Amino acid sequence: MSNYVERCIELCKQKNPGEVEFHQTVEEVLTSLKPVMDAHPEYEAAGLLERLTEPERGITFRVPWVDDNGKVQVNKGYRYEFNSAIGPYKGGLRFAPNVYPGIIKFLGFEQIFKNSLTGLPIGGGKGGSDFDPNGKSDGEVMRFCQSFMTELYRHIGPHTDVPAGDIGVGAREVGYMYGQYKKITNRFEGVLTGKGLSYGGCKGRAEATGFGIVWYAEEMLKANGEEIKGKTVVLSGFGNVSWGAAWKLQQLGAKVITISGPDGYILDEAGIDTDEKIAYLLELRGSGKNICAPYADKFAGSKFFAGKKPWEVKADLYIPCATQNEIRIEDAKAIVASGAKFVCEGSNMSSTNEAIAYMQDNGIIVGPSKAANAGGVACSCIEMGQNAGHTVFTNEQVYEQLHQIMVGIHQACADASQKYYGKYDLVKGANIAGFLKVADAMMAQGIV
Ligand code: 2IT
Repeated sequence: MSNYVERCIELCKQKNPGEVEFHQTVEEVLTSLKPVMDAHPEYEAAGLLERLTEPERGITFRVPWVDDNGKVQVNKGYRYEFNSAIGPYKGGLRFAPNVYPGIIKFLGFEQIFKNSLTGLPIGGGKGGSDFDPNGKSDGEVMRFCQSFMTELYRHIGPHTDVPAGDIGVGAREVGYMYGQYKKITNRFEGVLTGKGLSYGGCKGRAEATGFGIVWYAEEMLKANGEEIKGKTVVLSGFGNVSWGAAWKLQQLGAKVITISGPDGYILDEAGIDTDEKIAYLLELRGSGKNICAPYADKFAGSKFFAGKKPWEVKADLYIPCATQNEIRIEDAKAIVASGAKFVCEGSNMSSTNEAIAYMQDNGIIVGPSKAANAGGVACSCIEMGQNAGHTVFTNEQVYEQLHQIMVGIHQACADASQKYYGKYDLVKGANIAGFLKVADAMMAQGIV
């Protein structure tokens, strides 16, 4: 057996020193591709993995802005345009203080396979800044977004690169960036997704990621003879993704008992399953404080556990929706000990590689984020289609397409793992199914 995969992992580590999150995803994805490389020696001859792990283009730029005290602030801006073999670069922008190239590259690399899995014509990219919108005024956020777009606009376009939101970038930020793009270019076009409904946004986009995760989880459960209805669910996070997931879980008759933030987690044994409680998640996020503790003051009977993660709570299904590596080995052990059978990742790269291996070795079915959370970007692509066609779909039309896409992704993951590993392993299957389409396109397009 060739050691092509090992050599490429090593090369990527050497070329991107210190970028541990990027190393983590490359190691995880490439390792699972070994049987594919054995079956297709032509990929090695074409330097496919060396090319795949090197972004086609990376842009870093200065983002200067003036705060409310008149002081000049300077942040770093990034856009890594990773792979355009199957479509224009597509992926979100993350504004968070821990953003550095290792984070954006991990997200961009994951996005290649995720976008491929949707079956839609979108390549992979990701961007962002070390700017923290929490605690900033609307005016500060607007000035930052305008400055960010004043550089980014020259690199993007509806057929080139189409950014969207991610952590720290929601409707408000997308709106300010879109306004600045339009002012500079004088073009009203689908250059960003996640826009407001009054100016080209797509119905259902806000909840698409969360809905998609639950539809994916539903398929995982069905494939293993179970159903969502009646299940107890531990969710983490309290942002857009958790909100959408909680809403769909409520509709399907599951009981969500936790949410979490950087400050700790909330346990609400009565269930976070009333319209009021679910809507309150949006209010909490909108407060700009990035804490979930106020939930316990608002809803009697719920408890706040400071500084802790919710994985210590027993449940049937765990859905991490906060951020990367939120499930570490000690968390994986707690989840296994709870007797649960299912973990469906909502946040990008929710689990460390060690945690995934431990959970799988102990019989847990893991739905990997690049498959399970693909509903967000799939809906973004539906938004691009509406913008290009100067049309608008109804909520029902969007939900119907999204649901079918999530069912299709689960099937593609199951089929690919069956073909190359002879078993039901959605983690490996997602990597393989996502990879094969991109590989085919790259082979067809020559050494570029
Ligand atoms: O991680 C993701 O897929 C996103 N943040 C959404 C990307 C998009 O272009 O809608």
